[in-house]
Amino acid sequence: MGAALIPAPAGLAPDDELGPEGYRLEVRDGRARIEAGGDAGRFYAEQTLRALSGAGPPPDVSIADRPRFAWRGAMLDVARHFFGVEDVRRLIDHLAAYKLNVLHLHLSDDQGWRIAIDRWPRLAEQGGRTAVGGDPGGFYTQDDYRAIVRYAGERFVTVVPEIDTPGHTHAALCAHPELAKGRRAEPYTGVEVGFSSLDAHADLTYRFLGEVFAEVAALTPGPYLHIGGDEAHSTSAEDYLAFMARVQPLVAALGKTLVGWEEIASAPLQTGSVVQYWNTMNERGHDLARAAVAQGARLVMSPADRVYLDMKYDAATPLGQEWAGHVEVRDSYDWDPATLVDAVGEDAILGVEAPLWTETLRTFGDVETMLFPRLCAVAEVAWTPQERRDWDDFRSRLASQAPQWETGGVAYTRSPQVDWP
Ligand code: TNX
Repeated sequence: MGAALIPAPAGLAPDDELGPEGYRLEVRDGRARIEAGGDAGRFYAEQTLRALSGAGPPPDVSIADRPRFAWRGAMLDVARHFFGVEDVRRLIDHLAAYKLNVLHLHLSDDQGWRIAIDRWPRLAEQGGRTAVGGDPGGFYTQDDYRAIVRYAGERFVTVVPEIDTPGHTHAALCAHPELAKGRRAEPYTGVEVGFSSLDAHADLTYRFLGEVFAEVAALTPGPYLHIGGDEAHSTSAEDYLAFMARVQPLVAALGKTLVGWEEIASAPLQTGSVVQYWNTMNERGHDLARAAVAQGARLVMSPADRVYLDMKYDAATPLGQEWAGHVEVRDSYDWDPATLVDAVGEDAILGVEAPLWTETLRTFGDVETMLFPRLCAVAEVAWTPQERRDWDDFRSRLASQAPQWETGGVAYTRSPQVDWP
């Protein structure tokens, strides 16, 4: 079992199950033979072969590989700054190259609404105009979003759409003041969080969300719908519970599995929900992760001090934030999802995801400097069994990625932790 980077160490015994994403790859004298448990496994074998080949013919190898976790993701915040279809395609290419299989799109926030909703057209028309710092906004038409989903699907990447609720909703409240009891507000282009809330007691809130979710769900072939739920500092604890009780059936009625940030675990959850752990600043995150597991939810691990790729690498990193500390390559690599939170073991963990918030990131080049090389570390955390992971081995394989980034025009950060060629 595996590695997302080359050369993938052979780990599976000959009679181990490959599973739907596993593969065997034999190369002898430049000729490759692939055996796979399914189409995804075949695709991953091809990615490994491509990585092995580099400029010349592939070396002789014998690889048996299978991912540790089912959810191996990255999130792009297209709300604080907007990134168009071409950028998202390029991101999907990066995910596929490192055998990641989830693209979480943070489609709405206080600063912008990024997907056209036919029944609520002002969301995108007005709410799509703004971005942090007065930068240009934008939004995906439904055809754009379909194109993203299709491109992702061809690369075995599941798109997880997030409509953040009940907080992080200023752009929606501005575009449709009826959601805010008629109160009109100015668009927001700052970077504060926690000041907006949907009305947890208004029937209109749930008609709105039911209709928005229905359109998003219909456009999304994957099983998940992410409702956010984070940092609802302007929603009282009581209102938050009322909101969660009414919003969950809307998602269930669409046949989707609900995903939310860890805060949703403060409410009773429908079984089978997915909870995304993130807060490493205090014990609250751990408590919420345990509360999620106690309710039978599965966890996606996104510890901010490990995999928040909007954090600066070190004090010299020109972009990014620092509230969770600096996140160097080794921080992203050297941790075990299954021992991070007491009483939250391997069985409770669906996978790992690296969020990329974009308050400070304006271009796709900016995005890439934060992704690379840390995304590769995240890919190995998600793919490779703990006992086969080794920082020294990883950092030398990581160095060998640089030439292909240079050739492909991929921006990356030359972390001093790696001996770059
Ligand atoms: C926290 S962590 C947020 C986002 C910000 C991010 C900036 C979480 C679920 N929410 O709203 O963009 O910090 O690092």
